[in-house]
Amino acid sequence: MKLKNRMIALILSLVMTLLMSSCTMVGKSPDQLIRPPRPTGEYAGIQRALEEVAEDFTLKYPETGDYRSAFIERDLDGDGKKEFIAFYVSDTTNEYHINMIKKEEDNWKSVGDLIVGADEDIAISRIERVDFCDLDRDGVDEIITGWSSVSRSGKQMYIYKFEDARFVLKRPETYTEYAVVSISPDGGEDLLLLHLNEAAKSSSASIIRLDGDKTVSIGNAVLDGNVTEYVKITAGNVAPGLRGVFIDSMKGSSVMITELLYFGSEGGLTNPFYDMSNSETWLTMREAAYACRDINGDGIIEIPTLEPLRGYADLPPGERQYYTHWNQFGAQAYDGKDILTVKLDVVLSTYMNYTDGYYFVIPEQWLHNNITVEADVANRMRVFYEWRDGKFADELVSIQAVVKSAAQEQSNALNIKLGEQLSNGQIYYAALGNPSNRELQITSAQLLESFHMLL
Ligand SMILES: [Ca+2]
Ligand SMILES: [Ca+2]
Repeated sequence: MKLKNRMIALILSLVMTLLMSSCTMVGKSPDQLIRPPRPTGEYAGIQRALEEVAEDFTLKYPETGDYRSAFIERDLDGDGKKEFIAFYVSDTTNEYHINMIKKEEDNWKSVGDLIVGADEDIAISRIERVDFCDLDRDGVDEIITGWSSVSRSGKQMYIYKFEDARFVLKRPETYTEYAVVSISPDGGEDLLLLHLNEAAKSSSASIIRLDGDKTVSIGNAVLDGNVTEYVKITAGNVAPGLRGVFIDSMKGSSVMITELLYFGSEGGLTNPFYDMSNSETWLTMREAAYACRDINGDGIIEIPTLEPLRGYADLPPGERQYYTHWNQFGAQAYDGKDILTVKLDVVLSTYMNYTDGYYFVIPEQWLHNNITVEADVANRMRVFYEWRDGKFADELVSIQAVVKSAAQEQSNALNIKLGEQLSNGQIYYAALGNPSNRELQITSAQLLESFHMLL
């Protein structure tokens, strides 16, 4: 389990960077409640305003998401100026508070303070996330807050709004994961809530808005209930003009699936990959935690599927080497309104090496031939071979990752420098083979075109 989480964390940290779409990472984060130095300047005034209404408190920071500072800036009453919200725990009562601080006549002042979870008698233990979204379409953002509680399983959500010069709780919800996404027909942002009940093997999604004091669902969909963890939520284009949400989930320790949600022309939320006859999603299933991304930079999200390279199909999944096929919906599957046929079209085939931080686009002339890869993980070396008569035959390309400090000692055997990661000092070298099957020979220009760093 730990290994799985580490693997997922590593892969996700690598795949994050090239994402062209808005994307929400989900999953565990380490506790990172670092006490800050006492603020200076404007922040000192904000903290003083808080100290005027709260005694003996500890500021708390959202643990994940886009907003993780002690004081979070946002226009929350629609006056065009920034207010601040802060979360803190009273050292005497251990209750979590949310507080809003506003500038009035040049002085910062606390204008709202609520105890989180008080209405439902829930003992909050951690603040997970904070997001903002105009859920009632009145032009002003609401505050979406996600919490953990020792007294309840699952996570608790409270939606707050600053209304009539008061800070009010609009609505409690429970969730397993959530994201603010823009997929509804009006183009605005909504709240996506995911619920997973592992015991009952049920999973569902709903798209939420606020109508007065009520939350209203503008779309619901059944998801695969056999998943064990939601890993990543990516909002982006499914096809030109069609927005969707891609949900990557684990099924046990090594199988990942992607489910897709979009609004069809009839207005309903659809999960086209979900196979109702089997109550599961199998079309996007792969035996490694490779997440969706816009791999080719065309603004459309691709879903990876895996195919064992020659010679690996009979080995256990952990020992296999794969082609990774990156899939989109084909244009013929989408008529501008609805997805007509549920199918995946490969737009790119790659060899992924997340560990060493790169991928290699399989050259066209290799795709229809027997090629394979030998992985020397310890030496961070991958060698592409022709696969002939059930054996590794002629070498096609070798790629090695080397740390910069060791690069000087690198033998000249791999004489083509493919790239260098400035962030971590990785250097990538390659050498071209000289295969007897000339069709498989690629040029150094092709080699350089095919190589892409992940960081
Ligand atoms: Ca609003
Ligand atoms: Ca793409």
